[in-house]
Amino acid sequence: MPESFCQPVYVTRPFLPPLEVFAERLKEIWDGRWLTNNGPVLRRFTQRLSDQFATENLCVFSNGTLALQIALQGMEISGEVITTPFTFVATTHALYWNNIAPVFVDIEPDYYTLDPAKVEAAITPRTTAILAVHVYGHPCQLEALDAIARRHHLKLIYDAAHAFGVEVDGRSIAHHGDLSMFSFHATKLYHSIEGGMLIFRDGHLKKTFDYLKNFGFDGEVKVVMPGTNAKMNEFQALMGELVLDHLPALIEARRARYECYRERLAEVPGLKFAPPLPDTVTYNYAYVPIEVDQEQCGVSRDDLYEELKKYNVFTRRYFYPLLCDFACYRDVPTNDPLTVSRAVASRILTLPIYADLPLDHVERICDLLDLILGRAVRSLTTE
Ligand code: T4K
Repeated sequence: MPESFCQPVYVTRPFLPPLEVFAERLKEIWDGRWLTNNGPVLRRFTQRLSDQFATENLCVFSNGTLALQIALQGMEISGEVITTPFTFVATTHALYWNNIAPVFVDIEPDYYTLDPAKVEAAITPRTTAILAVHVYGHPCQLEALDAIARRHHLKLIYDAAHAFGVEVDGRSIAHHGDLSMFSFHATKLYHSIEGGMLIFRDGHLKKTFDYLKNFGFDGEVKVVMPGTNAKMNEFQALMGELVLDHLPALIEARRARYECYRERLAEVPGLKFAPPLPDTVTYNYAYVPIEVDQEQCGVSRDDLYEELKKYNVFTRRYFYPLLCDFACYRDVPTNDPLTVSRAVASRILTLPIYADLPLDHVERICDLLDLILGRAVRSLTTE
């Protein structure tokens, strides 16, 4: 009989570098007494990211939400933007904070990213951009969205909060569209405690983004635009540098856990994984989303979520409710019935995954799923 975990197993846990290493490197910050405002550690960290992504068109921010808000502001996006309701609420909040009207359209059922046909159908004379999300690190339909954006002269912006480390055809996914935003939040596979990054095609935007994240200051006494404060501090930058050293190992460890879930749960009726990604994609194993079909499982997604808690397993229902069902966005008009989004949001459950989650914990979580879904009982009675 599977037992309850003694300690809570959360959907994720941040990776931390060895404490001695962090403490040793803190000396540099102590000695310099430079804590924030484009300090030396941030400058070095930014250069390292620029080298890694092979671009100077890159800016680092205090978090991903402000990075996205600044992106929309700096690109002067206005009117209507077509986006997905199946994402973290920050995606649409960034539009709201820029006085932009979100237009929600449906996702496709395999990888849960924007359905290009639905995007095209929602374009109006007020549409200025598409804000698509590589949800769970699954790449959007890049070519189809690119073709639509070109055909209709729209900006194509990617919320790539989940997609650090994802590559397509051997190149970072950051190089698609006009701009991509990455989140370095503690819950992400790669993090700097809190943090965010923009990578963009038009190099002229860099200066604007740098102004916007620092109150609009150009020097000491000149303010060139009404900016905000979205600066990354030195402690965040140091964490970012140290975690970057471990990135390949972190992704590899996640791969093993992800595949263990897939192998163990592949044959469970009523549990559905996304189809394997195309060979052209190098995935980052950011999340383990499964869909729970109540009819086949005999247990609803919500009951499964609650039952697992009793065994100290804290899964999450990312992304439920849909954004269009939150009070602040309920009145946003939409012509799209959002059929797929609604179905997926009612069935989705994200299972625990992080690099140092013991593999036997993954096995035990699968045992618990068997137990709750009645499979353990059934296999005992058939023996
Ligand atoms: N766009 C998308 C598509 C996003 O997913 C996000 C953020 C953004 C934009 C905005 O980027 P940021 O501004 O955040 O950079 C979490 C994260 O706070 C959020 O960053 C993330 N998406 C979202 C999907 O998940 P919560 O409210 O679910 O996190 P929380 O605090 O419940 O943490 C989840 C679990 O992680 C906890 O149960 C335990 C564990 N945990 C968490 C923290 C913070 C730890 O073990 N240690 C920790 O320090 O939003």
